[in-house]
Amino acid sequence: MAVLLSTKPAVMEEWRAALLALDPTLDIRLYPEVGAPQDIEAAICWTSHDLADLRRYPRLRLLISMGAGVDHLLRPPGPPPGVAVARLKDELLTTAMGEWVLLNVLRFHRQDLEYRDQQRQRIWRELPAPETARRRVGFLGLGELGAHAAGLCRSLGFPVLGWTRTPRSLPGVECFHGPEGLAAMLPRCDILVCLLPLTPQTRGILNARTLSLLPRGAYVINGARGGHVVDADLLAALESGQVAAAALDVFDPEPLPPDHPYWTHPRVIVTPHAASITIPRSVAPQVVENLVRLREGRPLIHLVDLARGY
Ligand code: OXD
Repeated sequence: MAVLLSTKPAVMEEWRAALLALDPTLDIRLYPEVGAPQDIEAAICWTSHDLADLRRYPRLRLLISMGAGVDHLLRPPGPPPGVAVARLKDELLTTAMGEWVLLNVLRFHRQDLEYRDQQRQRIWRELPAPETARRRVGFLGLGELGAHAAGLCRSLGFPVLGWTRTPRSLPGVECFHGPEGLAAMLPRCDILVCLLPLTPQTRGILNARTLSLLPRGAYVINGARGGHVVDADLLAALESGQVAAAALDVFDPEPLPPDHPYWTHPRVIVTPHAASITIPRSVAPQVVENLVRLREGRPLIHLVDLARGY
């Protein structure tokens, strides 16, 4: 069984080595050197892979994302019919995202942007003392990543709220769901964190209407996908002071174009899709597990519900 591997050239070899370390019999073909298309039965792909190319492999049965997200594999034209899609669930990915969220929640909560600004101007001035128990942190998405980050905020004493598409309950988190739930939660979020999967339903969820429902001067943190944000609406909300600042790790498109206003905006923190980077050595066991299951005709793990989109 041959496996196609397609990702950034810089990490291709690291991926191959991590997989071969667990199963030296794997026949891994580094895209675009795929050999005979009919050999390929599984493909491990990151965002740049052209989905039309996947139609060249008549025996392809499994497509594995190289991250927690799978939107890059479901965008039109989607995976070839009959091909299963699996995502990664990895403790290191979850931990890293939790750290990035916490970094930015604390940055905003502790007025770090303001103090950096004061330092640049040599201004010695105390700002009003921040109170953890009064800073409400709302999460859009309580999946693997959202639930973990929400728990971290909770453990520090922030009141935590969470919104999901369908009802969900999580200890210590005030949960909301559906469109009415979203409208009810947003006015109560001093800091809003987006960790949703990107689907047709969640695309553009951070827009003029939803941002206007936040309390004035709220903060926005997006570690999910750039497609969740309507950039012009967020920039307008920053301009008007409706949103006090934003931390953004993801953009549409990526890389963020050099002339994009986010780069130089004094109230926007930009990181280059680096909040939670997949470490091949850490995820290789579950990838190999799925390849072995595929070979043996056993049920696959971490499968994505294609109709739901995550
Ligand atoms: C992921 C990501 O999907 O890094 O894991 O964005």
